[in-house]
Parts: sequence; structure tokens; C-alpha cells
Amino acid sequence: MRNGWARIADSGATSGAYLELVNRDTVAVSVIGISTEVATAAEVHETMQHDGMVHMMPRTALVIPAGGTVSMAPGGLHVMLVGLRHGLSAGDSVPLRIHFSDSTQIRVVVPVHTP
Ligand SMILES: [Cu+2]
Repeated sequence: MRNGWARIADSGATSGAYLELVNRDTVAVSVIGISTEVATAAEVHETMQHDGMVHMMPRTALVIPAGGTVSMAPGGLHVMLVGLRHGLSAGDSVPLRIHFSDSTQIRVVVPVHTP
């Protein structure tokens, strides 16, 4: 995990978390789910522009190619934190458990700050 951070947000609201996931293995792997204690749900979303409107679409299986990197950044892929159990202020940290298709999982902690 590189360059992780999450947006400042109020309790009960939604926030976005961003990070880069690096796959050093020789086979592709998919992100199949994300969990966190700070929100009722954490979903992988993709931001898309269509007819001048901005939409977010859930991505249920996000493939990270062998030896590849997937970047989650504002305006693109992101982790949507839905239903924050408490507010996120600058200096807080957000733990994320990322579940992969090969049954492995990693736990990362990203800092909260302004974009
Ligand atoms: Cu979203």
C-alpha cells in the first residue's frame, strides 16, 4: 500500500479513502471486499463521467494485474466509507482490511487529511 489517505468528514456521513495497491506476485489478484471499524460499509467505487454528469459505480471485483499497481485517487477509483460511526478529523487514522480473491487479506491504516 502506498499514498493512502482519507477525507475529513462528519459522523454519519460518507468519506472517501484513497491508496495505491501493488501486486508483487506473478499472478493477478482481485480485491473482493474491504472492511473497516469506522463505517457501516466500505465499498470500492469508480467515478465516471457520462453526459457531463459524474456517477459512481460499485466495483465488486477489482483486478490488480501481476506485477501491477491499482491507484485509487480522487476522480477515479476510491473506497467509499458509508455511514461513518464517528467523524474523521485531520490527524485521525482509518484502518482498512482489504480482502483478496486468493483468500489473503491485508490491514492498512491511512491518515485523514485534506486533499
Ligand atoms: Cu463512491
